[in-house]
Amino acid sequence: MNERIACEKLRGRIMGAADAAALIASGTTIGMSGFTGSGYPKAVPLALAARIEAEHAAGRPFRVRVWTGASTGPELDGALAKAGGIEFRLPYNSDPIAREKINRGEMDYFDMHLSQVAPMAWQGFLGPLDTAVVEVSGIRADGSLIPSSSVGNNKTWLDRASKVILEINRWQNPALEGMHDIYYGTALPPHRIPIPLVRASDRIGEPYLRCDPDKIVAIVETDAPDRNLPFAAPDASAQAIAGHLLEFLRHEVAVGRLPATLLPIQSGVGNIANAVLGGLVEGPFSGLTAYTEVIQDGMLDLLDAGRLDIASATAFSLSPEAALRINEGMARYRDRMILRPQEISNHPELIRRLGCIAMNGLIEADIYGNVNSTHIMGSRIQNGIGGSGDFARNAYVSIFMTPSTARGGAISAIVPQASHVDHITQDVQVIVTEQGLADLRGLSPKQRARLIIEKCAHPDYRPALADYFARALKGSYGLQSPSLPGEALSWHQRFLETGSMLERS
Ligand code: 0RQ
Repeated sequence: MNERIACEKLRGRIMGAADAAALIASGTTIGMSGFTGSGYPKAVPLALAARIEAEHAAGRPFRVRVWTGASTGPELDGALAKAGGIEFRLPYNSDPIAREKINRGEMDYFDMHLSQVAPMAWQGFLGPLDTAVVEVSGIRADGSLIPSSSVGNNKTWLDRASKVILEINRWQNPALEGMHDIYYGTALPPHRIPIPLVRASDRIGEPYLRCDPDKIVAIVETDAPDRNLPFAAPDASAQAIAGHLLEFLRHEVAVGRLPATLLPIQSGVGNIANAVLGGLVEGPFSGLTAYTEVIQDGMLDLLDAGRLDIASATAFSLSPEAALRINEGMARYRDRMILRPQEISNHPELIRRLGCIAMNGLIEADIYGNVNSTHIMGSRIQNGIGGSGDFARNAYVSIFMTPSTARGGAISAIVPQASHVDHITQDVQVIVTEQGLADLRGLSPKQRARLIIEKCAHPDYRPALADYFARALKGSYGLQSPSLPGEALSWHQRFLETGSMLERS
């Protein structure tokens, strides 16, 4: 393992995970590495969870505040949440145990735009950062760090934290070295300057993370895989959505609104996003680029098929099989992938300049195209807004996709009024379901409503939506965005009372 720690003077700080976890005090804030199941620390959080359980068993309260890049793995969020050890969490979570704690009111959660985490940490009002716990794949002789399979907010955590604990994970392929591009040119106003990135393939920083060696209090050696869930094989619904989307992209190229190589693709998380990437493998496009947040299985397929020239992101989000595939062929992929800090991968200035094609999932959309990405029935958090807002507002074209129903048809994804809004109508230009695609660009609210009901709603719900809209046109206080406030959320209420949004006859 020592070959992974080329800096002689740091070798003396190697210790076990329990000893490292003992350096973390209750009530403090920890900045952890990790982004969608990649590059998160795997030993220290587990040891910390064991320590918290022991403290609780002895009747002593022990909780910490946890900041990360985005979601992590069960050894981090799952273990710490299970131990009842997280008091506050930001900026994104998809762990089921942590989700349950948040929804039971036992954990505070600040759900934020991923591009804003680092600038907000620098602005200072998130409070001080006591400890950074960061997985890396090696330490160079000069003390600089070779990043791991995600970059996330690591640069900021290493800069801001008073002390640093590193995990050196031997599982990570040494050929990762050179893939990263860490940009150190960001600053707070009034000192901000333009970020010099004009193509997805541009490298504007350095391949290594800087870290003051005097802040490093512990180095823990690990040999553990990143953990992500496997993707489901695309079902008929996902394939239909991918089909509508490819047809739309073909049409945009044909009418000259997109170049034949498209514009840089951003693809959200989940099975549908992955199915769309699978569709692009078959489709007519090549010379593609991706400027996105995560590199998922479908991106590897596009690279292997010679369709995609470059994928720029902040992390891998791969199924276990694809993680093995990339780990084995890392040297082959390295020149066509760039991992950057998330404040750069998700930067509004860059997304707007590059003209990204944003494709994200949703929980529900209303007939005017307001999108709820986060809260089931308006109050129960699913994951968080993640990077979807960074991309949706600034994209060249902002696309949202979903099956038209959820829970076996008991819920319509198209509703009279969204029970919570993450993306306002101005940030939602295209909605796609397996039923069809609604191109909402340039349309007024009433035109949008007619199109969404006709193209996107499931036939079981279409008549009731059309009926609501017709009555709203007669009974609404104003006719710009007709609504019947007393009735608008009755579908959600019906679901909560009967378990289905379908009207019983
Ligand atoms: O619940 O698991 O309890 O059955 O919501 O739904 O169908 O698995 O959806 O994986 O495509 O995710 C919006 C959550 C969609 C995702 C969301 C229930 C459904 C299920 C999940 P169960 P599916 P997907 C950049 C982009 C925000 C972050 C983002 C997301 C669960 O896309 O988190 O975009 N987006 N990041 O049953 C009630 C409805 C429902 C519903 C689904 N209408 N009403 N429940 N569900 N629709 C990447 C990053 O930021 C990292």
